[in-house]
Amino acid sequence: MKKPRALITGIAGQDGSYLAELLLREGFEVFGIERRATLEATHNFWRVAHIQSQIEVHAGSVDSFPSIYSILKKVVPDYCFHFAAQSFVSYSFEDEFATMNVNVNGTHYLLSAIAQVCPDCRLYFAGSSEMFGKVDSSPQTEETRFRPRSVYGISKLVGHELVRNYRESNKLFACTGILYNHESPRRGLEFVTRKITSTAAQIKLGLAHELRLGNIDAKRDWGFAGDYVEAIYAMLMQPTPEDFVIGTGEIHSVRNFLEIAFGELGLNYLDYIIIDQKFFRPAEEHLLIADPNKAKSKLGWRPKVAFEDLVRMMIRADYDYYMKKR
Ligand code: G4F
Repeated sequence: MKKPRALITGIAGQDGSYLAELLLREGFEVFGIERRATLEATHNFWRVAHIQSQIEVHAGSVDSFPSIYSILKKVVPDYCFHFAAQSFVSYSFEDEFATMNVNVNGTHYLLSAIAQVCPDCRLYFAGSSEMFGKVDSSPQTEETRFRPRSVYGISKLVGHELVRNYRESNKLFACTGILYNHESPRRGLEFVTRKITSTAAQIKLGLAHELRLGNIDAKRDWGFAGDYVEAIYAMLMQPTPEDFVIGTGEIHSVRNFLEIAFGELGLNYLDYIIIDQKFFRPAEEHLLIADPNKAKSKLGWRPKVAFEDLVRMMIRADYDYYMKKR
């Protein structure tokens, strides 16, 4: 029997790599799109190096319609998971236009190309809790009003509206996962959780001496990325396309994260932390916390890894990594 084909944009990223593993376990043929620059430097491929022989990665860019169109023509996927984006919120304050360009056009090009080339292909779009922005109620559900407070949030909201429009007007099976922060040892070093665990591990090993952060009283709903790709997969296996909020429903501060991460190594974060105005963001007073009840009841999804275990998993992985590298 022919295996189902899945195409993942941003396959070498955190979510792309966990999802690729899951799809291989489920018997899919897995294809990816990555920018040529990513493919050229082998270190960019570390998250999928262990499954590289089982996946087929095409060089391409989601901000080029011809590039997406020709890859879709070659692969003709049954499922497409769209993760490729400018996903660092801080950067969206520095370069609003690049963020809008890749996040909005990339999604639009993909939707349009799927509608033309393979209209039966099911599409997942990586939305974000940042779409909610300045919320007037917490926790947030699929019905909560969107009031994004960053260009990143706006770009994701436009993508979400494009997905809804193609679902309703073009009858595509397309849905948005409104995901809250999800972390893992594969998280990029620029995000606060991995910045903390990688620096704490280096401090413990004498490779670093301080950690510079912005607002450590900021709170987030943090879960494990490996759990979240299970929800993403389940969304596309539903009989009808629907959007889902995915998060734990619990919030913790950056300070909580620091305490556990440094504590795990027998250190006190207060001895190393330097608060640096450079890492503060404008407009961050809102409380983003998920109400994942729809995902629980319709997808049967629940986060499995608790917050403390996630922090420990990340700090252990970074400690082992820098220990070997030393
Ligand atoms: O780790 P962060 O950069 O993640 P953020 O901005 O919440 O965005 C992540 O989650 C979103 C929701 O899923 C995604 F849409 C998005 O693509 C990305 O994956 O920052 C987390 C918190 C913020 O409140 C920030 O102000 O940590 C605070 N923070 C304090 N000091 C810092 C720092 N964040 C970073 N990156 N670096 C700091 O030095």
